[in-house]
Amino acid sequence: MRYTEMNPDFYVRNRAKTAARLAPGAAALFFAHDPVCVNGDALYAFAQDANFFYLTGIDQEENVLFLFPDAPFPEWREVLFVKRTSPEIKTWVGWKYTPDEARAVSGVQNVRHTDELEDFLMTVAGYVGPVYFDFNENDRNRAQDLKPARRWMQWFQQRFPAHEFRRSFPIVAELRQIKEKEEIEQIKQAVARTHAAFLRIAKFVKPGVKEYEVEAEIIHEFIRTGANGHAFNPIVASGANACVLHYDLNDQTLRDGDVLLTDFGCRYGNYNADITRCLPVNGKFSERQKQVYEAVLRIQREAMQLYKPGALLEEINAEVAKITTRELIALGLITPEEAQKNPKAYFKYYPHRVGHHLGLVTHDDGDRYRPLAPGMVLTCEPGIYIEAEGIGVRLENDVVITETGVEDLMADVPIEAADVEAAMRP
Ligand SMILES: [Mn+2]
Repeated sequence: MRYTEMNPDFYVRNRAKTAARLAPGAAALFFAHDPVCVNGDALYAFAQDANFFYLTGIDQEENVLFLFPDAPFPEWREVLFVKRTSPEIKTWVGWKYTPDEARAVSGVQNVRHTDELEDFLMTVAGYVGPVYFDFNENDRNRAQDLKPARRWMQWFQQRFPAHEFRRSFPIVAELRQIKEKEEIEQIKQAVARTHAAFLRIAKFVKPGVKEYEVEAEIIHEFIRTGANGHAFNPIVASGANACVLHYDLNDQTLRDGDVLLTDFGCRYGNYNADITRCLPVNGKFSERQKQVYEAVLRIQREAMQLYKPGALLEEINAEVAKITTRELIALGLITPEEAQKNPKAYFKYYPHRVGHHLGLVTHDDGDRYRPLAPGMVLTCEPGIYIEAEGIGVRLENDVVITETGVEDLMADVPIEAADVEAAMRP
């Protein structure tokens, strides 16, 4: 692997926590992602299933984890099935985990091959109570779910139609919301590379440069430091493009006098960082740009104070909407009367929420209505978008919830307008 792997002890603990939450006598199946075809025989770059990775540390396709904590035979309690390699795979693709390597990474003692899974399930099914299957239940996902779980659940139901099925996604997603020390270390690795990429683009941005050239600088920094790559399609949005929240065409030219909004993040060891910074294309914010920028910075600082154990994201969002309304009035964008009449008047200039959980997924899985608790990692990203003036400003830092408030993982990345300008000077 390009990245430093975590200790197998982490995955042993995650499986124990998951096993403890299964119904008595139950078994659970977790699947690595399948390869996904682009066209012909070309594949999308592989990215592991988050729950499977969280439970095994195995970063390859077509592997399966079987958990059966109350199994009558100890060797059935945890079984990892890895894809059997072949001389052909060795010639064309190269390395795949051997059972010994998979054992060392995951801490699962009983490692077999996926071509034995059907036979194994037929052997154990008669002793198993409910069977848990894992589907993507992220409430923002609208794309098709290609998980092998669907195929295997159908197979299982065909063969053993009287078994009861249950959902494991909420169990693992809840565990994943509270990050362990090791996970925060990986996120810090992603943050460090994201910081370095910001400093790199700060020196690179100037009038005449294409948005995609900035994108190329970012990926250069990530790949050369052993990261997976981008956490998500990076947003490199100059001028009014910044008012399109998930703009990622990145095909325009940076113009003198515009502000450039960059929202990107590094993915390291499958953990993500997510930053937004705004830069004046010519190296110096205009008076108006600075007014808007400093308004957003004040909102971020006040919003971060609201992140603490017990707080609800919905309450934080309601409070940030009020703070943003105050700043929009000060900027002359809405009047106090308008704000009085319509408490959602801010929405025209700030049409999103202030943050999301962050981890193995950028918009991380789990219950967004759960009170904040120590170990959760979230973004804090207020913004103001004024399409009529061609300015969009968002400022985003990643924070860990502590016993008393937050640790700002991006406290060292320039954010004051003057510090951003200083970072741009050759
Ligand atoms: Mn974000």
